[in-house]
Amino acid sequence: MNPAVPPESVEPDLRDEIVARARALGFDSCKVTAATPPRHGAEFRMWLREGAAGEMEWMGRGEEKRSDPEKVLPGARSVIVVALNYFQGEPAAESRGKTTGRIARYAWGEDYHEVMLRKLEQLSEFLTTHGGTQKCYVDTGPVLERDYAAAAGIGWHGKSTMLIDPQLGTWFFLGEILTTLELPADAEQPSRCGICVRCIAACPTGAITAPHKLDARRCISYLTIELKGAIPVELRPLMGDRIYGCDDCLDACPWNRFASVSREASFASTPATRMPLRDYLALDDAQFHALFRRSPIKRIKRRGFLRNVCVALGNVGDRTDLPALQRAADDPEPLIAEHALWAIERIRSRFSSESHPADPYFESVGTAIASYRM
Ligand code: B12
Ligand code: SF4
Ligand code: SF4
Repeated sequence: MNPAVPPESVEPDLRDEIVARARALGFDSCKVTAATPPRHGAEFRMWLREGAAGEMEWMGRGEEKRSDPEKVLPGARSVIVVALNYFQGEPAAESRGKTTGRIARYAWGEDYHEVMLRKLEQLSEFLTTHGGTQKCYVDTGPVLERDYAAAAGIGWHGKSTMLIDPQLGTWFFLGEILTTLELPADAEQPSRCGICVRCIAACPTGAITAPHKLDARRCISYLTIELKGAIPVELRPLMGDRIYGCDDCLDACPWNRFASVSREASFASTPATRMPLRDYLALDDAQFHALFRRSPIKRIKRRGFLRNVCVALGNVGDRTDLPALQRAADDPEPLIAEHALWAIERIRSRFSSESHPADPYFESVGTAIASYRM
């Protein structure tokens, strides 16, 4: 029972109807908690003070609202939290060649923000007919989503900071409806991480600095999606072939052994996410937008995406990638040009011992790097 709500004011039948409608809309889980300040507001503020949000200054701008749902929706009484599975199974071996980069599973298909908000708005309309006023959020709102999801009993806070559901594992999105309606709260789940620390050990950059603590500045998801400028040179080699997001601390989680494929067809992977790395470098602005029109990848724009592709090619590419990288080194966008030159130099140093000293690829690349640095 929600302690903030007097027993006579809750609507148990309405709650059951909401859950049934959420399931009919395709959500895998739907639970309720009180619209009280989030339990880990103090940890969140500390995280901001430590600078762990990096350049995500929008996280700081939302500090007050994220600490109090009353500031987001005056009169808010309950938070309805939904989870939507996006797991697509393992990628087919033949779909990932040596030269294909890795894209985090959440971005294989359509943009989840749009898919989920459409469903949440329908649920919200139903609540309006019961006298509620609502606000719907998926990811981008000023809400500490994992805190409300944990309080509602959707799952528990994993040491990776991921919320874990015992059936879905880590592979689900969260969404919330803040409502002025008073609804009975669900029970929390106990943590089931135990002594496991696999996620912390699996992180390639050491971004999980302690259980439940993530330094975004080192996280490959942040570096490839949120960071707008140059990727710190010392972190580039650690990124491997990841070109959008990272799933290593999720893949490592033993609770994913129960994960089943999502019922949501729009999350199925598209061919655009399985192209050979060097082919992405040939995309102009219009082609990039056409290719990723419905994908979350569109938000980092061509300059961010090609920056990431250059880093991945620097890490896993070979001599045959050099002509494409050389063209990218002449790109009018300086961010792409700089990362392309870094990649060329890295491939060059990796293969120089094997190649002929008069190799025309390396001679022309050497000239390009020298002129860029002048
Ligand atoms: C900013 C952000 C990021 C940043 C920072 C991530 C981070 N851990 O803070 C970056 C860009 C790195 C990122 C990466 C990813 N993200 Co993100 N991100 C967000 C966003 C917008 C805010 C998160 C936030 O408030 N961070 C602030 C810190 C302090 O909070 P936190 O790390 O989440 O910690 C919480 C708990 O750990 C807990 N806590 C804090 N201290 C302690 C101590 C103890 C003892 C305990 C028990 C708990 C606890 O309180 C915090 C608040 O709830 C949310 C959406 C939202 N509006 O909430 C999505 C969200 C968290 N991201 C999501 C996803 C899918 C990802 C990625 C998997 C994407 C990918 N594959 O690349 C990765 C996962 C990386 C990871 N291990 O977290 C999902 C997670 C769903 C889930 N099942 O948990 C969310 C909820 C978006 C959504 N609507 O589905 N993300
Ligand atoms: S998403 Fe990748 S880089 Fe970020 S914390 Fe998890 S394993 Fe580390
Ligand atoms: S890998 Fe282990 S410690 Fe990390 S979230 Fe999963 S169960 Fe918890």
